[in-house]
Amino acid sequence: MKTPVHIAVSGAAGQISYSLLFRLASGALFGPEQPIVLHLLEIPQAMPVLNGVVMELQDCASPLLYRVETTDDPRIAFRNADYVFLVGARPRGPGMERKDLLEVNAEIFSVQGKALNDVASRKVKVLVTGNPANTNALIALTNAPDLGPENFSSMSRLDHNRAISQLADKCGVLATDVKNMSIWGNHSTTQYPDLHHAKVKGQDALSLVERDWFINDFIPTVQQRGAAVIQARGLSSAASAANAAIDQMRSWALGTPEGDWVSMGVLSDGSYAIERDLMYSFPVTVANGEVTIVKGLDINEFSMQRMRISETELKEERDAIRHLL
Ligand code: NAX
Repeated sequence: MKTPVHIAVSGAAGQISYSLLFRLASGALFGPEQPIVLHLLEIPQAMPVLNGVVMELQDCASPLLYRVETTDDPRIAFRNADYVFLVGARPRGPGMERKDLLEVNAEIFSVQGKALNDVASRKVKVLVTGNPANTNALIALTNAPDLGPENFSSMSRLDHNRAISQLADKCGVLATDVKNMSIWGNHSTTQYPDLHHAKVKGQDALSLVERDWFINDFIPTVQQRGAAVIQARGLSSAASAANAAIDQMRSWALGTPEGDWVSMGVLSDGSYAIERDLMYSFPVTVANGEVTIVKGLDINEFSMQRMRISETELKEERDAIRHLL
C-alpha cells in the first residue's frame, strides 16, 4: 500500500462535506490504492455534529481511511496537509449586507491562509469552495506569502459541469462528448459560460445550437442553476458541489487530458486583459500539477463584454475587503 495522503476539509459538518467525506473515503479522488488521513475542521459549536459524521465514517469500515482527526483549530487541521478543501464559510444571515458577508468571510479566510502558510505541506493544493469562493481564495493566498498563487484555486468546476451537461442534453449526446467548455469570471450569476470554443463530438458547439438558445437559455440557465436547485430542494447544491470539488482537485493533481481543458479559478496573470491579481475562472490545462491558462483564444466583442462584467464584480468584491488583504 502507498503512503497515505493527508486531506484537510473545513466545514466538515456541513452538507457539502456530508457527501464529500464519504466519497473521499471511498477513493473517488485518487482511486482504490491510495489511503488517506482526513483532517476535519469545524467551528466549536459544530463539533457535536462533526462527531456524528465521524461515527458514520467509521461505520463505513473503509479500507482506505487510515485515520480521522477533528479539530476547531486551523493550525492543527492543516498541519502537513497535502490537499485542502476549504468548504466552510459563513452564510448570509438575516439583515446581513453583501459587504458584511464579504467581511466575515474575509476574516475566516485570512486566519486560514495564515495557518496554511505556517503548517501545510509546501506543495499543498488548496481548493476554495466556500462562498464568495473567488474572493475568499484571494484572501487566503494573500495571507500565505510563503506559499504561492499556484497553491490556491477557487471552484468553478460545478459551473463547468453544469454547462457541459446543459449542452450535452441540448445536443442529445453524452457529457463525455463535450470538450473545451469554458467558464470565465466569478462563481456567481455574472459568470460567463462560453460556448465559442466548445466542441461536441469534434464539431463546433455553436454550429449545432441556435445563437438565441446560447444567449437566452444556456447562459442564464448555467448562471442561475444554483438558485434553481435551492428553489427545488429547499437547500443549496451539495452532492453536485462535492462531486465538482473532487473533479477539480483530481484534474489539478493528475492533469487534464490531451486536447481538452477545464475551468478553474486561478490568480489572473493578465491574460485576456483581465486585471492581474484577481481570482478569476479561466480555461486551464494541467500537467504535473501545474496549471496553465489556455492562451490565444479568439475572444469576440460579445464574449469580452461578458468577461468584463464578471471582472468588475470581482474588483468590487476585492475592493470591499482590501483593508484585510
Ligand atoms: P453548510 O452551511 O451546510 O456548511 C458549512 C459548514 O461550515 C458549517 O458546518 C459551518 O459550521 C462550517 N464553518 C463555518 N465557518 C467555519 C470556519 N471558520 N471554519 C470551519 N468551518 C466553518 O454549507 P454547505 O452547503 O456545505 O456549503 C458550504 C459553502 O459552499 C457555502 O459557502 C456555499 O455557499 C458554498 N458553495 C459553493 C459552490 C461553488 O461552486 N463554489 C457551490 C455550492 C455551495 O453553494
